[in-house]
Amino acid sequence: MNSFVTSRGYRAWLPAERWTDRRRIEAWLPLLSSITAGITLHADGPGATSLRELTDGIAALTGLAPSLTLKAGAPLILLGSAEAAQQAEEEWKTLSLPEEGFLIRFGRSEAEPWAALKGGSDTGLLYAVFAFLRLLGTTPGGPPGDLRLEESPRSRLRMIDQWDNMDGSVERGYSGDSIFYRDNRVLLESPRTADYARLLASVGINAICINNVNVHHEETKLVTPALLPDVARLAKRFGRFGIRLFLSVNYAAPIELSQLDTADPLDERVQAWWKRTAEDLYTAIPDFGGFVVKADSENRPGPFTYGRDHADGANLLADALAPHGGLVLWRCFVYDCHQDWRDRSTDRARAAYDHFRPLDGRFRSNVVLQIKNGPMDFQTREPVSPLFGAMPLTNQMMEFQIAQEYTGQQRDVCFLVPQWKQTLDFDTQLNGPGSTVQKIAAGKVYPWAHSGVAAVSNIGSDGNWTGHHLAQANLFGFGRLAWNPQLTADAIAAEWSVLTFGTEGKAAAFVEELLLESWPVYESYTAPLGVGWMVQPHYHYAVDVDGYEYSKWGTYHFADRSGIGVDRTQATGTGYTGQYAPVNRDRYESLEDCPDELLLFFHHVPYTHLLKSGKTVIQHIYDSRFEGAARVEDWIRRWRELEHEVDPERFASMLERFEQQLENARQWRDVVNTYFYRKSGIPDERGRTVYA
Ligand code: GCV
Repeated sequence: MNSFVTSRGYRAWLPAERWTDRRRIEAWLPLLSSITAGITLHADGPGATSLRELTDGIAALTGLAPSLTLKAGAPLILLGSAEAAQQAEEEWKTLSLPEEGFLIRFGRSEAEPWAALKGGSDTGLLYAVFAFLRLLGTTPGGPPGDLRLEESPRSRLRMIDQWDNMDGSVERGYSGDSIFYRDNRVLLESPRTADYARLLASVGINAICINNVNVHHEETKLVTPALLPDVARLAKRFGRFGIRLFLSVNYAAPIELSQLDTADPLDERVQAWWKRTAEDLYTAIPDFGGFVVKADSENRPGPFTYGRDHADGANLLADALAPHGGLVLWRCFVYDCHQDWRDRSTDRARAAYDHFRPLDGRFRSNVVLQIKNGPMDFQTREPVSPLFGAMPLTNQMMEFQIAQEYTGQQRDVCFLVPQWKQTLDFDTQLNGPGSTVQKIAAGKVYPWAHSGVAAVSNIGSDGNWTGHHLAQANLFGFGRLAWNPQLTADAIAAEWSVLTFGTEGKAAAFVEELLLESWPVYESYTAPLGVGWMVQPHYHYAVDVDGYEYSKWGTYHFADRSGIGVDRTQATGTGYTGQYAPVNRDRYESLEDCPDELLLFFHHVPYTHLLKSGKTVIQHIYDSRFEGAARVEDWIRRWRELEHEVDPERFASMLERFEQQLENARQWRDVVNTYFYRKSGIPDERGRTVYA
């Protein structure tokens, strides 16, 4: 057996270990000893997967092997007392559920428990099974007496983007190598892609793009007949779990892969090339999802070379995919990455809006603009991108990053669900009050044909998938939020902690608490008050306050001896605030109303500026850096107390990561504090050690 399969954490939040409490197993026994299933028994379909996942999950937790009866009929699974469950089936004959939706009912008939699971489709049934297993894992006693759980996903597209390269590396990967590729080959023999598909489906993900948006030479060939059979096998593996496969494509592919000397979107030969490519793709993979495209961004090729714009570029690909039902997910991460730091008139934060907003109405109906959650680049704290919701006539989806590129790189704990929640709950006001990001992403604010959320994955070949065991919570949390953005961060943290660390013992409660405070703690020892960056260039983990200050990347904090921050106001700055709807624009424009946590993103202020907390900016910098590092010290002390509550492997691995985090936090604390003391000459009013 491969060593990763036995490593702690490989099953992540899925049923892994037998319950030690016999009474708990006995309480579930009457329900779990017999299953009647109505599914499409197509070996490659999610129906067969549902049944297998259910029986495997039950076996893992309880050791029971239920008797199985198969019957014709709707996607349905009945457990326990047969007659009672059949009654539910009878009641449900006329019930119609959304395709990916499900209904679960628990009941009792003369003290005999029963449960019935119905899906809007086989995929819906698969989601019901995973919801059932979550319930099993989080309920300490026996089956609930009476429960009705009806769910369907809010967003149509719930997607994961792999930044994997065919040489086996992962761009911004912090947990080993790629599980998809090695030595420029697709890894077909490894079980990991199927196990990954299971993890993703268990939280409702229904789409995956399997290669990096930076498409290099080898990956450009993924769309060619030579590699399509391999891609098709992966597509089948994911298809069993209801997940559609996408590829990132190279905009210059017609030049790199054929005799053409142009990739001009208006050139008929280029159009014919993409049409043929799409035909080949759909012959190999009939349910292929479509293309993800990074064009004219960070030196990638795109339509600008030919004097065309992003709508011309995206429509070229959209027209090729349209006859097959494919989508183009066109990224809006477009900005000048060769900026002169001396130039104060260009503001990177403005770029996506300035490029794309004027193109509203020009994109085909199968193009979806994929927009990063903030205007810069996955920083610890950013305002919501003003482009999201600002193009009523153009499909959009939001892009998050689960990989912790700027948020601790899976060495430091940073549970990002609270950050994503803030973004999803943000009221853009763009179509009147209540135009929240989550409603826009769910397609409820504009009548878009397609919308949703995507996120950059954080997994790799490490035995526990994510390097830090606690980084799994981000993958889990993204899926749960994509499914239902109304879930609270607390509920998600609690659910993941119990599923992963069990209902018995004290570990789950501690982990839940730690997760929930980890983003504020990470923020408190790194770049202050929304200013961002201050990381080592390219690498993006450790502190380097001026690392990006005199660079070409458009990422400046403008600290001088009297103050810090970027003036993005309309009155005196770059005018970025004007990209928001009036209510938000006015809040960010005003020094009094701008929230403290984003102050330096929007304003340049003196170190003596008084925050709403009553502290000066400089004192806030000192206090929060000391507090952040002290919190991490405290986590270590508390984790040590739990040594006998968790298995030795996870205990030691997490302790090691916490210790690295402490070292990192201390370094950030001392460098940032020293830097600002030297700039401002203002001492810490509490007289703590700052290195003059
Ligand atoms: C895949 C940031 C990252 C890059 C990434 C890029 C993107 O700049 O540092 O590694 O490239 O975002 O999202 O395209």
